Amino acid sequence: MNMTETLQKLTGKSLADCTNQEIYLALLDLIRENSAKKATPVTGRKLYYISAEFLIGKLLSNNLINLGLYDEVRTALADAGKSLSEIEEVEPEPSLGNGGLGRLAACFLDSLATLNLPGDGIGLRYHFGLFHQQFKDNLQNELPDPWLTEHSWAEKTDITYPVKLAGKSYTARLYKLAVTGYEGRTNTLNLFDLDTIDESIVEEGISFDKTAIAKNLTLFLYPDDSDEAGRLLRVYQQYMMVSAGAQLVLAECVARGCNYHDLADYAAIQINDTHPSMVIPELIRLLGEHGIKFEEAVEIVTATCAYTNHTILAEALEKWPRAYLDKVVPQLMPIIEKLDELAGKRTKDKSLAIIDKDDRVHMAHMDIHFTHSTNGVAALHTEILEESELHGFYELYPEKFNNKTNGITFRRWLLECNPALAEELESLIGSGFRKNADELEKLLTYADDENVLNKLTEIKSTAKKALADWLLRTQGVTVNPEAMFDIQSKRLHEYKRQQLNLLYLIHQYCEIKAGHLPPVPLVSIFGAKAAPAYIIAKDIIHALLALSEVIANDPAVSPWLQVVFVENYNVTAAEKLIPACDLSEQISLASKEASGTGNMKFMLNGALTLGTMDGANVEISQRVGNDNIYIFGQTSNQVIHRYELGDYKASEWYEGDPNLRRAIDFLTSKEMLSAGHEENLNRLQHELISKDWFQTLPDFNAYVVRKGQALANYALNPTEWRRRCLVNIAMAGFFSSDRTIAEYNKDIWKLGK
Ligand code: TH1
Repeated sequence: MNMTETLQKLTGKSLADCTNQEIYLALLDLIRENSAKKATPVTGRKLYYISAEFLIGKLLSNNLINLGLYDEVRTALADAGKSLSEIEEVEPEPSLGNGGLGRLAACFLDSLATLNLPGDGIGLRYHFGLFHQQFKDNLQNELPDPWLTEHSWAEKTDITYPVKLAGKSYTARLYKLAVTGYEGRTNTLNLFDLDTIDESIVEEGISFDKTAIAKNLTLFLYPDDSDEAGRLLRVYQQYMMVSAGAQLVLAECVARGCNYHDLADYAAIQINDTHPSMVIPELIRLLGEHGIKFEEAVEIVTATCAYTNHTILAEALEKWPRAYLDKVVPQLMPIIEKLDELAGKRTKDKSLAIIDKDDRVHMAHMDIHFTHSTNGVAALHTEILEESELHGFYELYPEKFNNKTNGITFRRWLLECNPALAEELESLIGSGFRKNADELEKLLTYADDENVLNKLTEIKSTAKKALADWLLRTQGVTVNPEAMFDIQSKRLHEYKRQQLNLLYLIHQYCEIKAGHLPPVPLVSIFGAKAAPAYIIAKDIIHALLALSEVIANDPAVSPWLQVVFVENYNVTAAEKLIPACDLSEQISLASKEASGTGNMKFMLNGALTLGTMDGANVEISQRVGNDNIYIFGQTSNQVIHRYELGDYKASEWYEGDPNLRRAIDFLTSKEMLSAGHEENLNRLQHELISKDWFQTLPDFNAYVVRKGQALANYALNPTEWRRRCLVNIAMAGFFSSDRTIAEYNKDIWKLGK
C-alpha cells in the first residue's frame, strides 16, 4: 500500500473529501502503529528521567520526521490538495513546561530514543499547561490553556498506584505517550493523573479552589505559589509524581528480575531540579516495605539516583517548611529526619544540613547528600556551583560533581522548524549531520563561498517573510521583512533583563527623534510570559507593549524602529521565530542564567548572538571565536564581586549617565502615559532607580555600544555578516542534545549494561 492508500484506509474515504481534523486523527493512528513497532525490550539499566515539566510542544511533525514518514505523508496530502502545515494547526500544543527546564527534558527524551537508549520520562498529566497569555489594554491576562482532547497523544492505561496525601488515599492513573527517536527506538513518557480532576472548578481566568485536592491536583502546571494554599498544592503535586513514579520504577524492575537489593543495576533515576527530590525518601520508604533496612536502602537509592541543578537563584532552590511536609507527607518526615541525622554525621557544617534551624527542608541538600552525582548545566554554571554556591558540598563530595552542558534536539530545532536550511546543508555536506551533529563543521569549507553565503541570505529572507506573514495572520501586525530582526524570546524574569533591551529601545527612540538615524531599520521582537504573581515582570511587559504603541504612532520613528510583542509565546511560536532571527538577545546578568538553550537554537539557525558572558554563551563564544559573537557587559566574577561588596547603588548610575537618565525618565513621559498606566510605569521606574537587583544599569552603555556595532556590521557588510552566521551554524554541533545525553550516559547512567 502506498501512503495515499494507507491514509484512505485509516480515514475510510478519499483524502480529498476529508477535513483537516479527520486527516489529523488518521495521522495519529498511523504514528501510533509505526511507533509501536519500534518499542524495544529493555536489558540492563534503564533511565527514568523524573521531571515536573516536559515541554514537548506539538508532536505531529516531530513524530513523522522521526519515523521517516514526513516526506511521504506531505506528498500524499499535497496530491489530494491538502497541506500538512494546515493540518498541524489542528493539533493543540501541550505546553507542559515553563521554559528551558521543561524543553530540555523534551529534547532529552528525543535524544535518548534517537541514540537507542532505554530511557523513559516520568511526570504529571496536567490538564492545562502553562497559561494562555492574552494582551488587553497593554497588560498580560492569563487564561487556561487546554490541550487534552478525546484523541490525545497520551493514552490511558489501566495501570494505577495508590498514593497517600495528607493521610488520605488517592489513585494515580498512568497515561503513556510514545516518544519516537529519529531512526531510533520508541520510548515512553509516563504521565500520572487522578480520575477525579474537575476542570469545571476553574473560575475566572486561571483561578480555582486550591484546597480541593481530588479535583485540582493535576489541573495546572505550576499553580501560583504566592499564597500558602498554592505552595502546598505544589508539594501535593510533587509527591504524587514521585510516589506513583517510584512505584512504577520498582514494578518495572521487578518484572525484569530485580530483587530490590540490586535496584541500581536495573534503574538510573535522574532528578530534574528539586521538584522530584522527594523520590529519595519515597524510594527508601517503599524499599522498607519490601523488607530492606534503612542503611541499605540509603545505599541503593544513592547508587540509583542522580541530581541536576538548573539554577543558583535562591527563590528557585526549594526549601519547604517542615510544617508543609508534616501535613502532606507525614510518612516521609521520619525518613527525612534520619537522612538529616546521617548527613550530620558526615559533616559538622550546619549550612549543609537538610533541615535548617528554621525548620525548613532543603531539597537540594538532600539531593546532593543522597545521590551519587550532582551536575550543573553549563561549564560556567558548574564552576559557580563548585566554587561558590555549593562550595561546602563540593569540598565534602568532590567526586560527585560534574558538568553536563545542555543541548537541543536538531530534529525539532533544525529539520522541523527550518527545512529549507536543513536541505541546503544536506546538499553541501551530506546528510550525516542529521545523526552526527559534529559534521556541521564541514560547512566551514564554504565560509568564503559567495554562492553559499547568498543562498543562506535567501533562506533567511524567506524565513523572515514567513514570520511576517504569520504575525500578520495571527496578530494583525505588519513588519518590514527588509529590517534587521532582533529577537529576545524566553521567560520574563528580571535576571534575563528584558528591561535592558527596553532601555535600549527607548534610547534608540530618543536618538531617532533627535535625527540620529540607525544604519538599518530594526524590528525588535519579544516573546515572553511572566509568572501571574510576578508584578515587576508584568510591568516590564506592560512597558514594552506601551512603547510599541508609542513608536507605531510616531511616523518619524516607525520606519526605523518597531517593537513587536508576540502574544502567547510557546514552542509553536518559537519554531516560527527562531529561523527568522538575525540577532539573538542573550543578555542575562552574568552568573544568573545557568545555561540557556534558546541561545543554541538561534545560533543553529544562523543568527548571531548579542550576549553576556553567562551560561552557555561562554561556550558558544569559545567555539565560534570572538569575531563571530557580540559579547558585552560585566563578567560573572565582577557581578559576584559587586554582590559581595553589597554597595551597588542603582541611583548613582542613573545620576551619572545622561543617556540612561533620559531612557529611565522616559518611562513616565507623557508619550508613555498616553499608552500605558501610571501605576505600572512608575513602579518599574522606581524599581530600576532604587533597586535594580540584576544590575541592568552598569551594563547599559556597553550594551548600547555593542548593539550599535551589530547593526552597523549587518547594514554595511552583509557578506561578512553572513559568513559569521555560517560559522555559527557550523560550530553548533556541540550543542546537540545527542552529545549531552551521550555524556550523561557515559559518566552517570551507563544504560543497557
Ligand atoms: C532553566 C535555567 O534558568 C536555564 O538557564 C537552563 O538553560 C534551563 O533551566 C535548562 O537547564 C530553569 N528553569 C527552571 C524552572 C523552574 C525552577 C528552576 C529552573 S532553572 C520552575
